[in-house]
Amino acid sequence: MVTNDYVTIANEKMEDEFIKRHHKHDVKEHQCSSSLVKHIKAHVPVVWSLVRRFDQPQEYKPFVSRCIVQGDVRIGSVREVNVKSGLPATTSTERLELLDDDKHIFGMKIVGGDHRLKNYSSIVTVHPEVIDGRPGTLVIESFVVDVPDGNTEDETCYFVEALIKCNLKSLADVSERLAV
Ligand code: A9S
Repeated sequence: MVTNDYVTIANEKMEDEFIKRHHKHDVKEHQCSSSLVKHIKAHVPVVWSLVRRFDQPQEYKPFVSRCIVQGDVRIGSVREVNVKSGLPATTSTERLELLDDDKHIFGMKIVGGDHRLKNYSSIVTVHPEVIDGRPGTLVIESFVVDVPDGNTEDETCYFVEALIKCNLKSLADVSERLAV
């Protein structure tokens, strides 16, 4: 996106800094990785309260129909996610890797399921920002995943980015509705 006003340039520099610091993925051969940002008009605590709920992704993820976690949620907990019909998958088994309530960093890895995303790992970070002079939240989500046999890196990135964009749009809608 070509922009020339200083605020936008400063914001993009800030986003790049956050990505360098918190969104490091060890990207191997035949893997693809990318990051997406979303600006939400709600306070950080509201957005973080949704992102951090490893046991309730359906609170904001539109494709999730059900999620079960055995026992208390802690680093290493595993969730069984069922997704809605119409997707090229029905289940996903996911492990909580990072949950930092001070730095607002959430990380998970997909460890199973009947889908094609092998070795998928994602990180979500949440940062305070000012949007139109009011408190807002910058959300950054990055991922790395194997490129499946028969697909290109671009196709794989496009597929995953489309899903994450839906998740982030829904996170914004739910957060902004809660923030009213
Ligand atoms: O849920 C996320 O944070 C991100 C993704 C990419 C999840 C994708 C998905 O749950 C489907 C939506 C079912 C699509 C999985 C694991 C595989 C898919 O094919």
